[in-house]
Amino acid sequence: MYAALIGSGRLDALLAAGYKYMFVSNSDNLGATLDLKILTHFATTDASFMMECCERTENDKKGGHLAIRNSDKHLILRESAMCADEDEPAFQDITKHRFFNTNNLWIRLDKLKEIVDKFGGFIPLPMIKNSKTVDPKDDSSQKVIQLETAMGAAIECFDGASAVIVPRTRFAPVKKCNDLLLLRSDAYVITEDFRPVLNPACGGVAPVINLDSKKYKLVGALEEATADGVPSLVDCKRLTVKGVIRMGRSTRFVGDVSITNKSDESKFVSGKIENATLDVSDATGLGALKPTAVATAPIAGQKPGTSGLRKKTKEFMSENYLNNFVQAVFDAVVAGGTSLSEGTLVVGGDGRYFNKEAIQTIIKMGVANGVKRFWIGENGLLSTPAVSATIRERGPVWQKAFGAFILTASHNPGGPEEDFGIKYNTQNGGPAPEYLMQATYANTTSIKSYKICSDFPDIDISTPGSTSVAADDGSSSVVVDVIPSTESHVTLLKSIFDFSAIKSLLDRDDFSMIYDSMHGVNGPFAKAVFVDELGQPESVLMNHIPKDDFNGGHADPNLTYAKELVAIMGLDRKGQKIDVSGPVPTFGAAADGDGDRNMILGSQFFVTPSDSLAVLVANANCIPFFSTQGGLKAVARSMPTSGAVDLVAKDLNLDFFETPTGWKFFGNLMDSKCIFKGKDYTPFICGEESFGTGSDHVREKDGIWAVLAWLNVLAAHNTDSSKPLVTVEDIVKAHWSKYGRNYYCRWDFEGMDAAGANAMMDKMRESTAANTGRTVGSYTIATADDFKYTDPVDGSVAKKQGIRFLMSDGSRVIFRLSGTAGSGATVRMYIEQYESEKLDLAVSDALKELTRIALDLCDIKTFCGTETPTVIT
Ligand code: VG1
Ligand code: CO
Repeated sequence: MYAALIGSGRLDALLAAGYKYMFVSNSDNLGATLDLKILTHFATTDASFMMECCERTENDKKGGHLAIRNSDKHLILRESAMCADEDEPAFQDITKHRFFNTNNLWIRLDKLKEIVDKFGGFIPLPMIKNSKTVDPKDDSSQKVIQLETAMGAAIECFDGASAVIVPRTRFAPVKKCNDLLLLRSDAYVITEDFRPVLNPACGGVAPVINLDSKKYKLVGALEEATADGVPSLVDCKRLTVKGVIRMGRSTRFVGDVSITNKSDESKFVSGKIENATLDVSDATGLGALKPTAVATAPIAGQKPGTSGLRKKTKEFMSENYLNNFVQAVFDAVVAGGTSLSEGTLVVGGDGRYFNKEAIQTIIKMGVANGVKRFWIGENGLLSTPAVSATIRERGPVWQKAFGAFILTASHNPGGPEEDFGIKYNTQNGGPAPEYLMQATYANTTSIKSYKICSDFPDIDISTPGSTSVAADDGSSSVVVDVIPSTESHVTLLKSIFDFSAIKSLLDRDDFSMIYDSMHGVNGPFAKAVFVDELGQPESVLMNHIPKDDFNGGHADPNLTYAKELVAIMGLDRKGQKIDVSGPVPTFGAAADGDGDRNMILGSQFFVTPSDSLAVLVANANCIPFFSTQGGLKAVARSMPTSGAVDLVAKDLNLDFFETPTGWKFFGNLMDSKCIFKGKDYTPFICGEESFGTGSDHVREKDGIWAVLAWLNVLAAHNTDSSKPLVTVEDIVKAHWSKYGRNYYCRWDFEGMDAAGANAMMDKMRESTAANTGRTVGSYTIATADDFKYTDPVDGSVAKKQGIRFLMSDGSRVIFRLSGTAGSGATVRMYIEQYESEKLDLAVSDALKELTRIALDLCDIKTFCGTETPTVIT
């Protein structure tokens, strides 16, 4: 503290500002408030330094104490680490050394400055030597010596230092689990001015708590012991625990109690226990709820990407792979302040291979980590937006979900030879923020064991219902609810859109639609909405039965992979019209594996996701959710998404944001008011070029929402059924003629060598300055940079989010590496050119020159050996 005060210049600054007295205390001392009576005493006695001391009791015999040095009669502080072994009994004699230091210190800043100046810039403090281990949680780790100085020891440097005896209420430190248990119990009460003080019923003497120091060294152990509640200690004199026990709200210790548990399973101690010595070694244990810690070791490469952790299924199925990651998430979530035993954990996935087994593992690990209630999607199925809706909408307040595991690799293929994935969403329904994923990753690199209840029964997740599993000792129980997958989400969608207007549109003779769920999780949702709610025949559904390998397909809703639908809609993989023999549906849509993406097609017409976003923003008032809330307030797009929406935002005077790729960045903007207490940006629409669109109704992109949004917009443009149908193409073309057209495409180079792809990115990153101002073909590079985003809501900074070449005419070329590839590297190249007049060009023609320039700027041919993309969208 002194070094910081001096070194930072703060001491001089305080003196210059006229400060004379300083009060400091340990941050863990909850009794250390700024007491004006003590300050008055300090000021009137004119002491240079004053230490608050308490009378030592047996509880503090090991701590340091105050003494007088014979040589100069200065007060000095003696810490136990300074005491020779042979002097220990005398040192701990509380009748001889009656006072100990609370470390509540009052310091005259001018006197401190005098000492600092006298010693040439520092204050000479005695050194304390402590034996520790490098990892304090691990006794077997490298032994080290920790050198420290105590701030109270400065008392010996001050002429005219004094001490004052204060009541125990001034000293409520939380150093050991013993203290914390006491503080959390009814032996302490909170005063009206929010100070924790010893309960008067204790008669001025705190109960002496003696938990097994080996078992209760870390707070986590105490949390586990009191997961079912904190016991009553107000009538306790002394509690001694050997071994591990668990206590609950009903547990009451009275008088002198001593408990021993020699078994290695923690035993539950309940009810009133008065002046007793108990041996609970043979008591009934938790049974099915008994957790075991399974030893494991870090597995490399568990770093979450744009949207969770995605790897080959085989890798996920290898020993401990899933377990390590799940434990790392639980630990990060708990460290972030979430209690796993309050509320509910949602688990569901896109139905891919290994989904069901992973769910059973997560339940067993969840129970071992303290989760008391689970909501599991029927058959393990929950789309990504449905998880978000379930977290936000489902259940009474006391059951509200605190988070969710979503088992998905989204649009990546599934099956034993393909990809699996897992991501964690938090209480707001959105993807875990960056810091939580970083903490998770850090945990995966140091994990030593994971917790699991191996005896917890497998849950039948094939039908909705509730299973309750109780501990044998009656201490607690766990409820697993299998919930109807579509319930929360479909209810929410019905509150957003005008379903009856949509139904009238769908029922028109000149309207027909088809919705391709690509054998992903969207099928049951599409059925619930279009067949059950909107009364359409099942023939509007395509590939709506979820399959664990998506029927061998690539459940990515774009012109390349949704080729069956694209052909039905009369288009080729470039989005150009093809010759068709029969009638073409008026509206077509597709979803990805986890139901958060959408592709929108009109009859022989492809709507780029960037245009779709712009059109929905321009027409938001057709949708009750927005119109009834007074209209849209703000919009956002990811950086590589085209600027089409920017023009609408400007026109409609909406707040506008450009974020890095991935949905997690939108969440903060949507929560700016309700969580961060800032400006309100809702109602809010956002989207990405990668076929993701959504609003603040959930905190994920939402495929079926986008489809309904388009239908609602179409319905609003077709209120008179006697008039010819206004089509998707009509709406988009009218939009272009008003705003101009942002020609856009993305080239993906999948399966590239990671080293080559990284070298290519590095090269462009190094050359940003050199490239700025350069002329390339008929373009001038106005700015070349690496996109960096400062979150306007929480101030966090995301760097290296993509290399941008911003041309002077507003055209853009962007490069980034995918953060969702299960293996290898995927290079994404995004090309955009704005035209205000020429609205009917073929995309490839409009972007021809810029595409060539882009390939030259990155020189992918040299770095990755090819110029031919695997997918163009
Ligand atoms: C891709 C898309 C990105 C999207 C992400 C998750 O990420 O480009 O826009 O948010 O997938 O979508 P990347 O890092 O591979 O470019 V999903 O539907 O796969 O969860
Ligand atoms: Co997805």
